[in-house]
This record gives sequence, C-alpha cells and structure tokens, in this order.
Amino acid sequence: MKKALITGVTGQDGSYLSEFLLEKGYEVYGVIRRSSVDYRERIAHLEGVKNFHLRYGDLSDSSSIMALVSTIQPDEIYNLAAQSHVQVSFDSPEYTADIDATGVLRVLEAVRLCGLADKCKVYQASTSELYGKVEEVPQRETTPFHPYSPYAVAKQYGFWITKEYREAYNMFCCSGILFNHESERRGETFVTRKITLAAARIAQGKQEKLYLGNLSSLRDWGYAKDYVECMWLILQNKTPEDFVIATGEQHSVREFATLAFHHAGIELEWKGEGMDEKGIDKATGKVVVEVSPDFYRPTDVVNLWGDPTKAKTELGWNPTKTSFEELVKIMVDHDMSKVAVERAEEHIKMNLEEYLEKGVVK
Ligand code: F7E
Repeated sequence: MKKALITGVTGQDGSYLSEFLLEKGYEVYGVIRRSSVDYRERIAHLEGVKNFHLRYGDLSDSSSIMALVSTIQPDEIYNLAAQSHVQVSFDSPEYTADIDATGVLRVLEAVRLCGLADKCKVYQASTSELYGKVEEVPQRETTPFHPYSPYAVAKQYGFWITKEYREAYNMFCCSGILFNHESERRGETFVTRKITLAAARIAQGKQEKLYLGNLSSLRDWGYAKDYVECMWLILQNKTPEDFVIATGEQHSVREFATLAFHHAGIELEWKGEGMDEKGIDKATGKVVVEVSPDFYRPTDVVNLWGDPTKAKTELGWNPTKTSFEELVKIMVDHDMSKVAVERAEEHIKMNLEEYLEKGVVK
C-alpha cells in the first residue's frame, strides 16, 4: 500500500486529493495545524475513515516536517499548503514568503536528510500567478515568468527550488503549474465563490448587493476535483517534469458573475464603466453588483489563459471534463441549497424562541 503525505489537507485541493488517493488504495496522511477555531469542515467526512490519518505539523517548523517524513516514510508528498490568497500576500508578504517559498525548501530538505531522495516523490503546488504580467498568451510551460505579487514571487522560489532539487539530487520532484481551479469547496473570499454565494443570498433575499474589484480580469477557471487527478498523474509519469494544468478557455470576472446570477434566477445587465460599472437586476431595476476600490490590488494579474497541450498529450489528462458552464452551475446549485438551509435554520430558531417566550414549549 502506497503512503501519501499531504500538506494543506484541510484546503479545497487537499480534501479532493485525499478522497482521490483513498479511492486509489493509498494510505493518506494529512498535515494539520493547531487552531482554536475549527477549520476541518472540508475533511470532516474523512475523519475516522480507514487509511486516513491526521498529523500535526507546520511548514514554518522544519523539525515537525522532518519528524513527519522520517516516521511516515511516504512514497509521495503533495505539498499543497500555502498562504494562497494573492491580495492577502500584499498585507502579509513575509509570512507568505516563509510558507510559500521557504516552506517548500523545508519539505525538500526533509526528504533529502531523511535519506528518501531516491524513494519519495514530491509534488509542488505551483501556480499560473508565476506568469503574472504575462509575456505570452496563452501561457505554456515555456512561457517566461513575470510574477506580479508577493504571493507569486514566493511561489516562484518554490518552483525553482523544486527544479533545483530535481537537478542537483536527482529527486523525483515536480511542479504542477495550476491555473485557477474552483469548486463548491472554494474559500469564500476568492472571487468565484464570493460571487456564487452572493448570487444565492441575493436571490433568496439574504443580501442586498455584491461588491467586487476588477470585473475585466480574465482567468482560465477549471474544476478543482478534475485538477487533483492531474497532480497524481504528474507523479506517476515516467520522468519528473513540470506541467501546465488549465482548461484552455478564458473568461472575465464579469462573465462569471453574469452566468452565476443567471443560474440563481437573476438576469444581469451591465451599465457604466470602470469604478462606476454596475450590475443591474433586469427584472427589478435594482443595482445588485457594484465596484469597490477595496478589492483592487496594488498590481493585478489580468490575462491568464493556459495551454494544457502537454498535460493532455503526455499524461492523457482531459482538461475539459467539466465545462465552465457546468462549473458555475455546480457552485451556484451548491450555494443555493446552502443558503436555503441557513434560512430554514434561522426560521426554526425564530419560531423556537417565540414558542419559548410564549411558554408553548419549555
Ligand atoms: O482573483 C479579481 C482579482 O482571488 C481572481 C488563488 O488560488 O488562483 C487564485 O488566485 C481575479 C483577480 O484568485 C474581486 O483582482 C475582482 O484578478 O479569485 P481570486 P487569484 O488571485 O487568481 C491562483 C492560480 C492561485 O495560485 C492563488 O493561490 O478576480 N477580482 N473582484 C476579485 N478577486 C477577489 N478575491 N475578490 C473580489 O472581490
């Protein structure tokens, strides 16, 4: 039975990858951090499942990583842990560098110092943000990098140190250069999930308006569940190589919002330009989307579009398994149900409080 160690197991990708590897018959070890608040929602259904184990550790703490690698002796490590929010990296650049850059080095060093350089394969979660202020469209493995945020600069170190360990120590370590990948498990401050949740809340009368930043920003958005398969395929390849993982399709934030609101039952009409642009509900004439400078970044990456040809031909991966339209629908359907459940719970609570007050129930 193969053993996989996953850092960042509580995240969107970590949860999908755990499910995928368990299904493939792996013994999965997920690394979690101590926290006073519960952040294990995405893996709660896996706790107690045979062959799924959680261990404490932190990418900022090399001794904890060393201890995990030496005791578990994994066959594969998936380094998914990161400070992954680009806008936050402008506010916490040093922390971002510690986890997203030096953290990668700590994992690679742990493998080397534990004497597992020949045995343990390492997958590094790299990112399309490396292309940043893009120098070629669409972006492929050979496109020069131009990182454009503290996050991207840190991730660039992670990419190069992974390549360096491959070349210097002959380790099987590779980066997947993943373009944006979303799902119903996406964090609520990333633009797609922020939109699908808001569309669901506005459609059900729980929110008045959604404030967004740059509506014209272009992304290549895929489904995270499809992308974790590719992480695994990269480590099963004959040779250790880096791959672009993307759908090959590009859409704007505005297009995503239009489609999301449509699935939630609201047809949007866009009026105005720049900071004055507004999304109006055609049926009611109400402004439901506005632009706010709070969500603009000091430098923003606005033209990401990946070319997945290499992953398609060399790994046999299907980049369009879930279409953009299906992805938006999956997310909106999920959030419509989530909001409906929240409303029902509120209703029950209100009724209960009233009954308690009136003495109907004790
Ligand atoms: O922004 C624009 C924003 O925060 C996408 C991470 O997983 O993917 C993700 O990074 C675009 C940007 O993702 C809002 O300016 C407009 O141009 O959803 P996002 P990201 O920055 O692309 C890459 C591949 C990673 O590696 C990262 O870890 O949307 N945008 N209005 C907004 N973005 C946010 N968050 N919120 C807004 O209101």
